[in-house]
Amino acid sequence: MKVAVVGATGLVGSKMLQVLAERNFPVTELFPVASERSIGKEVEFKGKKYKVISYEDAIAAKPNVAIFSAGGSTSLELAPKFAAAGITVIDNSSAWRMDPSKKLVVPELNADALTAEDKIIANPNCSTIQMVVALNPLHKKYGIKRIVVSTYQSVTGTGKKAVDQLYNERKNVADGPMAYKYPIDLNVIPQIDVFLDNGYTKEEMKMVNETRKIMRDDNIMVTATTVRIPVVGGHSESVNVEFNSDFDIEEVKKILSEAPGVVVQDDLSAQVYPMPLWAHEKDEVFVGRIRRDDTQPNTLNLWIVSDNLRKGAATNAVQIAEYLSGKGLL
Ligand code: A2P
Ligand code: 11C
Repeated sequence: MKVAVVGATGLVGSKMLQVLAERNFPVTELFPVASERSIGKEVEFKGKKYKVISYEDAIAAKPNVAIFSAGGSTSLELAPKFAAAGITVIDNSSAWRMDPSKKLVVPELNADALTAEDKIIANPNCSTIQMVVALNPLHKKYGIKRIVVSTYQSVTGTGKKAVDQLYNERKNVADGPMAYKYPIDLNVIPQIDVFLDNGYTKEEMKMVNETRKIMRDDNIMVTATTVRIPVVGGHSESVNVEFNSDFDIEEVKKILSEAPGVVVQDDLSAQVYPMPLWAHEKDEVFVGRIRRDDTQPNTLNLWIVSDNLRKGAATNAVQIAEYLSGKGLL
């Protein structure tokens, strides 16, 4: 497979290179692309250095697949150019996710809908991916009526500048560049992305709309509060979910433990539960604190953690590429 990675110098782009190498995706040629200012810079893949090239040169090289993580506006501009040249684009930005003509894919749930005609495929938002990977097997069994989710999101979701802000604050570096309006170390910021007219943030509405699209059910009610915390290893989520039918808690644990991509970490006697410290650099979604909400019928509480740069971004995108390649769709 000839593979282009657009945004190869970024936090997610470099994780994509790492995940492609780790999972031994059959890369025969690699074309790293970034903005004009990075052309000629080098990135590493499987111990070899590759020069960053322009998107024009990448299109001319006719890769089978281009995995994008270069921001929404770059994707809006460049993805159609790759697609027009017959190159399948897997895009990690929010640009195409809610476009009805584009598929929003989490392989464990809905890769089977992909065909060779899908030339731009959207990768969901990180906080949505980890939630639906854990909830979909339960949805199939009990039917989800309503989800109340609060997130505790890693600074890596914002990008390198935010990781630098956190460490600069920790090291007492004065006047370091700020990714957030406020300090993030020793703080919690109840705002991720911009506010919309309804008083929710864009991140919160992504969780509402993307969940419905991926689970193919517009009746699922979702309400979200998304929060940035001074952590780097992954996003955590407190999820309260009401089902249409009642469940047995042991059966819930069994379904989760058998669900693809899910690892149950739930041993109260040993104080074992998911944490970003353990999820960091792992590809799975970790679920724990599984317990009934006794205040209303058919309702469950869960704690869900995953590395947002991996399953929330790079790993999910590479899994889509693996699916397409395995089915001969590239
Ligand atoms: P560059 O390093 O040249 O700015 P992050 O999300 O970590 O900020 O990374 C964004 C990625 O998208 C970087 O690799 C960045 O390249 C790349 N990028 C930004 N604008 C463009 C563009 N117009 N064309 C191609 N890549 C872009
Ligand atoms: C965050 N979820 O943690 C965001 C980052 O739509 O892909 C990813 C934004 C997106 O800040």
